[in-house]
Amino acid sequence: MSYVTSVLETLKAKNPNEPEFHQAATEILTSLEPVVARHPEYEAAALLERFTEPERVILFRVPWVDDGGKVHVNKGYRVQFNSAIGPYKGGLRFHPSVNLSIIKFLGLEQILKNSLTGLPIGGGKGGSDFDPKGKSEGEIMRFCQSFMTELCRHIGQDTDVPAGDIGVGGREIGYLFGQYKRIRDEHVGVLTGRGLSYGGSLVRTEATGYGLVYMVEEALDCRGDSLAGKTVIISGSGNVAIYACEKAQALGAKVVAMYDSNGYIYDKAGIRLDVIKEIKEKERARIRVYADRVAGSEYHEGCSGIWAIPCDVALPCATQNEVSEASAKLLVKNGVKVVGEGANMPTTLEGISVFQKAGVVFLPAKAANAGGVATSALEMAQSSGRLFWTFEEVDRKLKGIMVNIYHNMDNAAKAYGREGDYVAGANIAGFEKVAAAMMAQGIV
Ligand code: NDP
Ligand code: 2IT
Repeated sequence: MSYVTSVLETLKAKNPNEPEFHQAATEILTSLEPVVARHPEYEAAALLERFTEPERVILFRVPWVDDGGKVHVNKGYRVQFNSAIGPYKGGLRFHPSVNLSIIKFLGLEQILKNSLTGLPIGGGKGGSDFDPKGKSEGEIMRFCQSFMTELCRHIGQDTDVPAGDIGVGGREIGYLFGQYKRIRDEHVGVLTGRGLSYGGSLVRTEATGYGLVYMVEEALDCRGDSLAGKTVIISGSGNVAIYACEKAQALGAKVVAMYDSNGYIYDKAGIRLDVIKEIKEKERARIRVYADRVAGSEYHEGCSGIWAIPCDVALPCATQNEVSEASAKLLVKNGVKVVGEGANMPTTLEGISVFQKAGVVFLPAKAANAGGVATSALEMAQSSGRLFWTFEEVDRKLKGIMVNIYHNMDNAAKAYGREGDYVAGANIAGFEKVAAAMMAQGIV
């Protein structure tokens, strides 16, 4: 049995009932086979066993009181996965589906994503099974305060720097930061995605979506093509989806469909992003109202139908495993050329294989959505330097980072005889730096 196979089998046996964690570990470790074959010293140092075991897992109780006086208890998580190349860094997700398996898969992905940015950030992730939908402002604030009352003792600007993810945006970061500062009495860059009036960075809001589209454009450019005139579908209608849509449209693409967890809209004339922003950013309403406001558009109940819409470029930007094998086959049948993952692990292992066998340019999440965390690292740099860069300066750095990641993963794939396999390329390029840092730091 190979070293990789034996590590994976042990991981599954020691961490039962964690299917998402098994899925991410399988994808990553399988593509590292040729790397460990070149480095027998890794096995002797139990490098993969240490790489897949979080340095620390924090589980805590989050009690809060709703507007009616009823007491609720949620679970809080922070997985501090790997600090070899920098302080733990990664988002917080508030969604009823959150469990340890999901936070661990996200944390494992984050280690390699953060390494790919070229910036000094380790990997972590956290969150809660709290459901923000339908909660009042006061309930959201009290929940965030209770969550931070415990979390604040485990994080710090040089230790662990959380940020947003599903269900955690600018509003929640504000409440979390306010409570951290109140308890610890430190106005520091302990969270990223902060508002511009209290230490945030320009472009952080747009960064994940813009970064995704910068990478798609670079991949097309390297093939003598561009986004101009392309038909695009984007799943989700949250932070990542909205700014992916904005940049794709700015580069001349036509975005024809988006969704939320209830259903999708199809607008063959091209999505009106001002209407989406009004519905999602201002009103926090359901996407179905788009069809009431924009003549000629359609709303369809349920999500998976979106993948049956013919497109040149598909950008899954909602959640894990939203693109199944069957959806991937439909996209291929309808002629998709590029798939760029804005969400984390949105494509199943079977779906990835469908895209790769069909010769679709498949840009995996840990590379394609790294623009968000990269800009978080730029926010950390500005915080510690007491600086504030212009929009143009941050945007230029973000674009440079995305182009660089694309070429690093492309080169890594070529170096291991896997040209065009960006799943392998991203895993290998991300892992090489983390592995070198772990080997240099001894058995820790
Ligand atoms: P938001 O909370 O802003 O938006 C999430 C969107 O996805 C919403 O439209 C939501 O619909 C939809 N969604 C969530 N869960 C499901 C589900 N189970 N089924 C169908 N739709 C769903 O989150 P973000 O835009 O920040 O995050 C989206 C993805 O991007 C996540 O995978 C996240 O991990 C990843 N990501 C985010 C980064 C960031 O900087 N924010 C950085 C890198 C990756 P509804 O409102 O109905 O729930
Ligand atoms: O998945 C991710 O990379 C994020 N949610 C962003 C993390 C961050 O620290 O900005």
